[in-house]
Amino acid sequence: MDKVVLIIGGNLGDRRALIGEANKLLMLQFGIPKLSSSIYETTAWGGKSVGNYLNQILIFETTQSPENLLTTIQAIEDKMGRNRDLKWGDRTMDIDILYFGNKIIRTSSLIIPHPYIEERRFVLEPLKEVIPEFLHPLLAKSQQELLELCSDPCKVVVFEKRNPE
Ligand code: PH2
Ligand code: MG
Ligand code: MG
Repeated sequence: MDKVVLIIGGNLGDRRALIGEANKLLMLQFGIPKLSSSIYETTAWGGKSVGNYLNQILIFETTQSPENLLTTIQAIEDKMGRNRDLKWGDRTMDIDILYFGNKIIRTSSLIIPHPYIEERRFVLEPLKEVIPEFLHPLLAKSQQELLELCSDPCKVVVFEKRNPE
C-alpha cells in the first residue's frame, strides 16, 4: 500500500462544513485516514482569490495508481461544486496530491511531489504538524526544514485543533 498525502481546502461557502464533507467522501473511498492535521485558516496564496481558506492535510493508504487516485479526487471536487474556470481562483473544494510515498511522477496530468510545496506556508505548517521528519523525495529536506526555509508571508493559524491520538 502506498501512503498518499493530500491537502484539502476551500474559501467559498460554509468552509468548515465543506471540509467535513470532503473528509466523508474521501473516507468512503480510502477508509479512515492514517493521519489528519488540525484545520488551519490561511490567507489566500497566489493573488487570485480573496477570502481566507480552511486547509487540512489527510494521509491515506491506497492501492490505487496515482492516475486513478487523481480521477477519484477530481470526481469528489466536482461533486462538491468545484468550478475550474480560473487557476488559483476562489473555490469550494480543492484536493491536491502532495506526495505519493517516495514516488516522483511527471506526466501531462500529474506532477508529484506537488510543485509548490516548498513555497506555500499553508501546506508546510500542517505537514510539519503530521510528518515533520518526512523527507521531500526531490529536495531531500524534511517538512520541518522546508518550513524553516520558507519565506512565504501568508498567515496560517490553527482554526480547529486535531483530535488527540
Ligand atoms: N489553493 C490555491 C491557491 N491559493 N491559498 C490558500 N491559503 N490555500 C489554498 O488551498 C490555496 C491557496 C490553489 O490550489
Ligand atoms: Mg491547489
Ligand atoms: Mg487542485
